[in-house]
Amino acid sequence: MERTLVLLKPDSIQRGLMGKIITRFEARGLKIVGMKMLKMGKELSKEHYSHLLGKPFYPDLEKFMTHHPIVAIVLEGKECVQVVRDMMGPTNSRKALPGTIRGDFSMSTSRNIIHGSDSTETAEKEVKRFFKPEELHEYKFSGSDYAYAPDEQ
Ligand code: IDP
Ligand code: MG
Repeated sequence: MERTLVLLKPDSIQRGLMGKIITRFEARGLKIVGMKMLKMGKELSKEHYSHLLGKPFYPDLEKFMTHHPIVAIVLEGKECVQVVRDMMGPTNSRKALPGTIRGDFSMSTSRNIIHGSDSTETAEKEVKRFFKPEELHEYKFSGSDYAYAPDEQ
């Protein structure tokens, strides 16, 4: 089953939105297979945001992401990488539709509440970047029995 990495960024924690966001994933029928609070180091930030290292906003992004705790979550479900991206909305929260996480909780491009892997290849790398194998849990989740038909592809 497909997995994706979500990070609840410092603004979601500081603004008391963690529970509201996690509730959305649970309500959608996604299975949480890993979850922890951590502080991102500068090296981890540089690796995670390597595609943005040369951008003028990178120093602010690194400072923001490394000065406060974040919550890392691994979600599992059919096509969950795209499902979660759709639930998040686009990077610029002001362009995000109501009903999306960014569209409901943010007005910003940089303080945009949440990270989600952008492809299945990225997701595999990002899950490994943030979680050791023993921090990911295989367990029977009865929600999955009702989220999909037994033979659903
Ligand atoms: P994504 O989070 O929607 O996948 P990315 O392009 O991967 O967007 O950028 C990662 C993060 O870098 C964004 O979520 C945001 O916090 C920050 N960021 C991206 N573009 C900008 C920008 O133009 N100005 C300020 N911050 C930005
Ligand atoms: Mg991204």
